[in-house]
Amino acid sequence: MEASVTDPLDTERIREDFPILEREINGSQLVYLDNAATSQTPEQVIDTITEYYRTYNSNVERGIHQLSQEASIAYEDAHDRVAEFIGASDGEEIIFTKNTTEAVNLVAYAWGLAELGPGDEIVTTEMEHHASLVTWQQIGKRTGAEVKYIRIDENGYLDMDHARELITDDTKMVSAVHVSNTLGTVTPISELADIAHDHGAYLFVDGAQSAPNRPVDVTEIDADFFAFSGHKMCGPTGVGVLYGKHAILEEMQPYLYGGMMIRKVTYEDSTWEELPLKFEAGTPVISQGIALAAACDYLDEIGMERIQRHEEALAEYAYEELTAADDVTVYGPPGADRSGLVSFNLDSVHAHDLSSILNDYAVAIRAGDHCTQPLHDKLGIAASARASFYLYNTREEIDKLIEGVDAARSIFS
Ligand code: C6P
Repeated sequence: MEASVTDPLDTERIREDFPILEREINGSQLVYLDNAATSQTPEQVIDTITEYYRTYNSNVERGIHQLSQEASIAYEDAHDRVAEFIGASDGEEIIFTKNTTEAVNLVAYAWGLAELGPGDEIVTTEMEHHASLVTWQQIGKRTGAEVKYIRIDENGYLDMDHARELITDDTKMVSAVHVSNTLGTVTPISELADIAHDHGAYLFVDGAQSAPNRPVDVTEIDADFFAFSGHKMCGPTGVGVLYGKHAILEEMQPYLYGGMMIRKVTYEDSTWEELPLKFEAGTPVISQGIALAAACDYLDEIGMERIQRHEEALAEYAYEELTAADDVTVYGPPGADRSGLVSFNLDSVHAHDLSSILNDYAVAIRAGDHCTQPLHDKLGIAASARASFYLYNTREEIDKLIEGVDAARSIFS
């Protein structure tokens, strides 16, 4: 019988799919709470990669032989599968990149350099990851377009009144993170799409922290571009996705040249292949793309709504447990209204020391600025500790995190 969206996840069963979770670190079983950086990979995805290399490894779209044909079909199908996963029309709207970072750079270089100039504005938010913040900042410097930042309020929410103030007819691009990798804030993305479109601007959504853990429908959101990474959603490293609306991608010129993106070349000029090949220069990410499709199958089989509920419940529990102590500061919205991660500081202990002590307890978290330095500056801190959860994590693992935090407190007091 198929599980309903309200059925809790059977984490015990799910954990059997992830061999790495059996590992011991310093004599204790690994507690992996660094999923916002990179998630772990289930057997089903590992098997897909192994099968590719064992049975049909070949270059794509350029061989007549059997292996190349098999690889080409699997690679094309992978685009269609990813399109289905995020509600795109078809595989032509799905460009495989190396990661989210490359996806935003693709839009910034291919669209931004051609379309932006002095007097134009790019509106983004104060909680962007460097991948988009720095990219738009640099494109702004090169084109003369001004970059403006929508404020985050004291509770970690995007100030939508400020968004309405900043987005004007001069705005050509609104670029927003869907889920903040530092605050866990969920951006009201459809509202932002409406505001952007009312002023004739495009909306670029950084979905690196949303595609892995909640149902995403780019058509319903009405995003013009949407980017995410395979390695944060049970897929392999080395593959990311840029979704773009068909008509916009058609208009854009390529950003990298060579390989199967080319249709005809003379010494004088060249023409380009159809989408998505036009933006996938050189030998593409073949095994990774195929494995990403397997990750989509894996996640959909469990159910994205169930994964979202599971993660949010864990984040709420972690928030409550951490804030029960007076010397812990948690950043971002309340526990009941955030995605599955918690960034925090313990008064007496630097985040790096905390992470190091937690490692002694086999608890893996991230410490640092999480590639959001301006946001950390705004919060008045240099670094924070971050625990981030996924479908295989349990409340017991959060209890181990809290035990480690308690141990760090006593060591440093
Ligand atoms: N954040 C984290 O630990 P790449 O590295 O290209 O796959 O993803 C970049 C990226 C873009 N946007 C957001 C919101 C992200 O969280 C990330 C990656 C990791 O938070 C590594 S810094």
